[in-house]
Order: sequence, then structure tokens, then C-alpha cells
Amino acid sequence: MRIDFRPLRILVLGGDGYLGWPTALHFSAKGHDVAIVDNMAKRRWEEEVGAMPLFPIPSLRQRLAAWRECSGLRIRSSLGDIAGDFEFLKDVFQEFRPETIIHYAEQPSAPYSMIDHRRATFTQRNNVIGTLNVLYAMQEVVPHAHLVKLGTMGEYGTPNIDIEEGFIEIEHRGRKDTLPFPKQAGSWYHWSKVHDSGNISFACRIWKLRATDLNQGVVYGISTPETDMNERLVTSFHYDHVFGTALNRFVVQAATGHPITVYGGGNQKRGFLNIRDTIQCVELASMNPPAAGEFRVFNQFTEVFSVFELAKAVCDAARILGWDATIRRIENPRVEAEDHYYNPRNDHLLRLGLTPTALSDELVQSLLRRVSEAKEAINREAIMPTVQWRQTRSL
Ligand code: USQ
Repeated sequence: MRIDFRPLRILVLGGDGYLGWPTALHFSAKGHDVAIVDNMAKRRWEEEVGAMPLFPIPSLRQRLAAWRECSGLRIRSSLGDIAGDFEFLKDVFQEFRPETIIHYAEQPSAPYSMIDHRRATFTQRNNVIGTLNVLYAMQEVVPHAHLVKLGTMGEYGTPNIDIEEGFIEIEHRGRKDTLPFPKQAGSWYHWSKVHDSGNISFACRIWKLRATDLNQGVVYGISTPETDMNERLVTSFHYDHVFGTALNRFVVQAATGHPITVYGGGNQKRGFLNIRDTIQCVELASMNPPAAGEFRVFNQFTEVFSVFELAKAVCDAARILGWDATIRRIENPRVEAEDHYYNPRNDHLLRLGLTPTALSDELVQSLLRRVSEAKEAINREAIMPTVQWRQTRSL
């Protein structure tokens, strides 16, 4: 489907983060009226676990000033905690009256949620209550707005059947129904997203809200057209064992000569997508809103790889550059299936016009080159995993 342009008031919750920042820039560049809400929590969690982004990130105020200088465009911002301060959130909604609310404002790391009891309960309180507050504020202030919520493919786990998009038609004892697809999440973080999905679906049913739950796979990459405009517009790229995602970690490991850390056998499969495709998907969802009362679920990934295939792709690309990269299978700190069937569907976004960015040698090489520019800043101490699913303890 084509994206017909109509400028919208778009509120990006979590607009200072890895995905929130480039999303806000993209919608602003497209001519939408964009506002950001953030409480800078991610920056605090990074300090807490000693996991700083690869490239230094200016303050939100400095980033927004840099965007104004580079593009001539203004993005508004409000600092506050959507989970802890409902009145603040309602005030923002009342003042900005968003037509689309893109919600990234959650604790995004599975390992962080598995550190200990404090982080587990924090993750669920922060994520579940934050989303519940968004639903209540929508219902009271902007009931016609469209909620675009970042969920995760990890909600489904790895069942031995094809993974549908949110729902499955079931025949049971002679009767049929379309029911939510079974959820078998693999961390307290992933379960927080399951609880969010249930709450959003219920809010759509009782209040006729409209929402799209984007069950996203593992994102990789750093470059978007807007963040590439100036070094002060860079997004927060993590390679540490708490906030770094698989491919981003592997690229940094290869660039520093650290063996690539494949957890366990490496046959665990996941859906992956480039950061540019995250933004493409969020845009497609935003420009094609659901009907009032509709709760729809899109699976948001472009390709499926096993962890070992991913490690091998990085290794091969590094060798083409003449770097000496190796793969090391280490004991899996997580509890997850390592040999399993995996066939998730992603038809909805393709039907809306998603044009996937394939993981190629060139793409991995350009990521490797980009990361190696900051080689001196890489903290090798942050690479090996210390959070154990079987035995959660403090860092
Ligand atoms: N893995 C390794 N080696 C590493 C890091 C990870 O083998 O050094 C493996 C993990 O065991 C897992 C897979 O790679 O099987 C993916 O791990 P990840 O850390 O890249 O991703 P995950 O913890 O699942 O979480 C990330 C994001 C989260 C998002 C999720 C999508 O942090 O916000 O929801 O990807 S999904 O995985 O589809 O649930």
C-alpha cells in the first residue's frame, strides 16, 4: 500500500532511545509535527550496569538543537515518567493532542530483567503500568488516537507450529474460534510485553481504542538517513551483554578481535531486521491506522537466522576486510530452546508495502567499518554475559 501523506501530530514515548530517536527524526523530516516524551531512564540503567553506548550521545536538549540546526525543524520534548506520573502524561496528551502515539518507553532488555528480583519487578511495573497509563490517558483525552506499541516476537517463544500474527484459528471439540496466539515468553522482560498485549487488547474492546502491537524481532544497525546527517544525531548503539542485541554485539566483537559469543549450540533462530526497517514498519503502521476498537498485531521482522548463521555472516565479512574474526560457543546463560522449529509469518507489513533491507556482506562490512571508527572506546569488560537465567544475582 502507498503511504499517502497527511501531516500528523505524532508523540514518540521513549524518544531518546535507540529506536525512539531515529523514529522521531524520521517523522519530523517527513513533515509531521513531532513531540518526544522521555524520562532519561535508559541513561541511568546504562550507568547502573556499566554499559555505555558505543558513540557518545549528547543530552536530549543538545540533540534537539542539532536537529534544528541540520534540518531547520523543531521537535518538542517533555521530560517525565509515564509509569510513575499519570498526571504528567495526561497533561502532555492534553497539550499536544497526539493523533498517533508511538510507544517505545519501556525497559527493553531481557538480561536486565533477569539480574535480580529488584530489576524483574521494576521491569514489569515500569512497562505494564506505563502502558496502562497510556491507555487510560488515551481514553480520557484522545480516544480517537492510534497507539503504535512496540511488542516483541519473544512473546511467542519457539512453538513447534508456525507463528501467526497475534491470533490463531483453533478448532476444539467440534467448535472453532480465533483466539490470541499462545504466549511462551522467555524472560521477565518478554512477559511484560505479553501482559501489555493483553491490556491493550482489553482496552480496545471496552473503550473502542485503536492500537497496533508491533511484535518486533531483534534489531541491528546504526544508520538511518536522518542520524547520518550529522555525528551529533547518532543513535545509542549498544554492544554490552545487557543492552546489546546479537548482531550489534557480534560486529563489535569482530572489530576488536574478541571471539564472537554464540550462546550454547547457536541453533536458536530469531527474526531480525535492520533499524531502517523498524522505522519503515512503524511508519507503515502509523499511516494505515486500524478501525476504532480494533487491536491488530503485526509481526515485525524481515529475515530469520540462527544465531550461528549470524555469527558466521559477521565472521565472513570481517575476513573479507582482512580482520581476524573467530566464533566461540560459550555456555548459554539463558534458558531457551537451542534446536527448534521456527516459522513466523510477517505478511501484514509486507502487504502494506514493506521493502526489506536484506542482511548482506556489504551491509555487515559497512557496520564493521563504522564500529571500528570507535574501536578505542570499546569496553571489552562489558562483552561477556554475567546475567544467568538459572541463578539471578546482582551485578
Ligand atoms: N545471543 C547469543 N550471543 C550473544 C547475544 C545473544 O548467542 O552474545 C543469542 C541469545 O541467546 C538469543 C538471541 O541471540 O537466542 C537473541 O538475543 P538478543 O540479546 O539479541 O535479543 P533478546 O534478548 O531476545 O532481545 C532483543 C531486544 C528486545 C526485543 C527482542 C526481540 O533487546 O528488546 O524485544 O530482541 S525477540 O528476540 O524477537 O524477542
